[in-house]
Amino acid sequence: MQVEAKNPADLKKLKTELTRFMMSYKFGLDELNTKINILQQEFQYIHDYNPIEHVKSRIKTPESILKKLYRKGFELSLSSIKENIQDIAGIRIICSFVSDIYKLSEMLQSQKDVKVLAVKDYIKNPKPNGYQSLHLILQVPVFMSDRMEEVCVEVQIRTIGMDFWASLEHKIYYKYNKQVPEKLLQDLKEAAETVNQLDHKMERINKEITNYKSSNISENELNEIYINNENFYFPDDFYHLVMD
Ligand code: 0O2
Repeated sequence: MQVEAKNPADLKKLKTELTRFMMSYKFGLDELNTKINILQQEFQYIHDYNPIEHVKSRIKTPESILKKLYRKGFELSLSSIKENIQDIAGIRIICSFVSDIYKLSEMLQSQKDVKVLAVKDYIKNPKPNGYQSLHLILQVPVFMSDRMEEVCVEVQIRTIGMDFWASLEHKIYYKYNKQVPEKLLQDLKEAAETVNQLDHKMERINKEITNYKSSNISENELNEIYINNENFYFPDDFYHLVMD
């Protein structure tokens, strides 16, 4: 192996370079996770509900990065990886309702320091196998000690149902070594349609509950705001300040 021929100082330099390379993706993830967290908390306080069920993030393993590079026939270099592999940093956001997916996506896309490189809407246009999800390829600036780097992050946003479907499909795909029997493929497609119908039904029910809640707000609720684990009481005069 070529690496074995290098002297310790060169090896150390190589390791530092690889560490910096992978760290930049970790920082990209951190930055987007902070943005998502702020949106989630703001949503909770302002609209009194949480649109996000949970968030998962991961960094692609070097082995998987290489496999993708070979599979797609890209040049084998760090700059080629940076340019061509856009899902080294990945975040999956699981939302309660389809409308939340689009709200969240818009809020992320409209942030000034976020550059949108691609949007793939597999909800409006599901994949032929039934896969549904909204994919965004976003680029965020990461400021380090001696430089700034633009880092790509793939954000997948979907409902609980879509996520349930995708993880089962993924398992089946690998269980059958990518040769899934036709009957199972058909069943999966029907299951995707069922997920779609359920998502729409849950959305309708949720709208009714929201309408009911907003027409039944009490005065007590108006005077109190709960932030950072503390209850803030607002005297009437404070309300006048805002209204005047
Ligand atoms: P992993 O291990 O999840 O990261 P790309 O190959 O990314 O350059 P592509 O395939 O057009 O180009 O990207 P796309 O369609 O946005 O898909 C990227 C990711 O979406 C995949 O990552 C999967 O995570 C997910 N995905 C896409 N299609 C399907 C599907 O049919 N079923 C399931 N379960 N997941 C899907 P990777 O790189 O394949 O793997």
